[in-house]
Amino acid sequence: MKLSALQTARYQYAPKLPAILTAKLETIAIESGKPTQSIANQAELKELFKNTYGKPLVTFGKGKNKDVKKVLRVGVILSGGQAPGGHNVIAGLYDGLKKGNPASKLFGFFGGPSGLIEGQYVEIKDKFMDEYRNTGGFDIIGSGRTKIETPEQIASSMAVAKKMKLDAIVIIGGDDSNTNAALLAEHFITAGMGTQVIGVPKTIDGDLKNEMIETSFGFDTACKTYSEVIGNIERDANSAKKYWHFVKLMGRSASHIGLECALQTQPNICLISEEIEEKKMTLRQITDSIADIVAKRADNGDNFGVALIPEGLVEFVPEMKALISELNDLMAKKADDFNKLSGFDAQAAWLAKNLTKASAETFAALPAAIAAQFLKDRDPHGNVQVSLIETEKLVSSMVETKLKDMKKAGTYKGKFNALHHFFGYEGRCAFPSNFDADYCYSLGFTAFVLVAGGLTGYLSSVRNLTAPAKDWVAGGVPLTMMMNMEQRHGSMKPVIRKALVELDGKPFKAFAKVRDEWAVKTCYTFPGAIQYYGPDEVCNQPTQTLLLERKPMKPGAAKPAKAAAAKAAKPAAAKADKPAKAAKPAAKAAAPKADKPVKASKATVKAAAPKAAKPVAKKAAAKSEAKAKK
Ligand code: FBP
Repeated sequence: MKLSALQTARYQYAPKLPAILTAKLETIAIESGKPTQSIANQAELKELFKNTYGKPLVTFGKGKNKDVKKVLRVGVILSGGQAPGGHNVIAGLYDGLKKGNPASKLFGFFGGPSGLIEGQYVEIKDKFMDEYRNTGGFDIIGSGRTKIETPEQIASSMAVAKKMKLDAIVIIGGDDSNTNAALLAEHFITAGMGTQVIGVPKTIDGDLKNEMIETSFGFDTACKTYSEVIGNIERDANSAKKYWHFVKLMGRSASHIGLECALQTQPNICLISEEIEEKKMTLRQITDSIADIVAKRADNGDNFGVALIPEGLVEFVPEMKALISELNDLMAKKADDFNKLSGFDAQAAWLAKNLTKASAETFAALPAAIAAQFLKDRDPHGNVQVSLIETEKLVSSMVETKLKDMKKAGTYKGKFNALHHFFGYEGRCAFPSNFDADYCYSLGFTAFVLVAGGLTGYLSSVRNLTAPAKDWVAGGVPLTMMMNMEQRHGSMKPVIRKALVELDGKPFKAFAKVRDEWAVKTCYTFPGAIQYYGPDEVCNQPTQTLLLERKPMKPGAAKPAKAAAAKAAKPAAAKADKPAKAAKPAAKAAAPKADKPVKASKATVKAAAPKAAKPVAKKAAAKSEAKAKK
């Protein structure tokens, strides 16, 4: 494989670890708090997770650990969509295992959970691991979206784990994959097997977070990658002054990515699906409000702008949600009739008769090219694939229609030329930012300590992320603590609750305060490309979302694990039916000023600059520790 200069340089990077994880392994004690509760449906979940429900939160502190030298056999799975930093989770886990005992083994299952079901794996060894340190992607072993759900899938997973004599399986995934991890942990105990299951919080979407998980990995790098390009587009828009850019941003349901990119780039418009749902805004109201901004800017002579549209928007607009749900039902019940129809016109005529009046009208009002997308690409369950709908085009074409009406009425005199973009896959495999490289390595190392400590049904947790890495707090959160019961495919299922954008949270409030000014004036900020080498302010900043949501803990605040556990369990138990609040009083976000380069002393720059490319580092972990000790 031909290596780029950056790839060669990144092999030399020694990820930063929380100070506790750089200590001698035998001195890392696992401290337990009080029993925990699920965020809702405690009785049902207790019944479903007889062995793993209600375990305590754990944190690592100075003390004695007699288990870390054990020889262990561990399997690792990358599950779901790619997220920058996955390779470093594996590297942290690998280095921890080998440091504990060089005879320990790590096996990577190919292609996601199906690798475990089918027994397809590879043993990860030094040279293989070194080729992937600090790189983006999940290509080390591949990923997949198969779920270990059916009795057959569970039975074959158990048979493979038994045959491989696995002490533990580490599942790197989002809310769904970690729900599966919780179930698997329970199944292993019920079957009398000793195989432990530990999860790691992954997803660029940023929707796997709560009181104890400050962010999922990959969100930082993905948002910075999209923000770089949005900033470039803003500058292009402001240079040519002739286009409106409509940018759809990945993130499936939640609008965390859109919100973070808006905070980083200050566009004219950023729609937040959660707000649209809360205000029950119709598609027409959304497009009217955008047309209004376009007209106001045109009055100032600015016939250009940038609008960010979250991927999941249509599912949050009430009439579209109803339409999608009816379409899914119809296709399930009358699939044969529908499949006999040839061509869009015939399908539209059939739908006009079979949908309710309200949904038929919604469907008829859609631009034909977009309406056709609702009927074309369906998932394996026959559902509309919302992520494939070109929402950015839907919104801009409806805005264009509205502007034409306004022109006729004499309320708009500008020019409107729209360009469209979709940013998603571009950011999922970027070289992890220093933040994600450090965070992921720490999550992997933490997963090793949890495995060595004999824990199961836990999610690896590294907190205090707005503080320097040495002050990060490592430990584990019981998976059942994050769960509730939800309706899935017609029945109630235990699931980890998704964290959507909170309208009373600091990030949304910070955005809502300034968006009217950003809409009409041109206040763009240009974050530029992710920097890996240079001063702290340029290379080691977390996301604006994290800076707004979390301020660094006071020294020792995370220490008494017992108090922490009690505190975390309380609000969850009290507010049984409300999402657990992620946001804590925030630090005043130090948003970098738009066009001013950060001044760094020469010494800082020199110290952080990459050394001339050397051959691949053999023991990045050893270096990491040495560096952290300094
Ligand atoms: P995960 O939830 O598995 O992390 O995936 C997130 C995501 O990147 C979404 O933002 C996006 O909608 C989806 O994956 C795309 O899925 P696919 O890679 O299967 O096209």
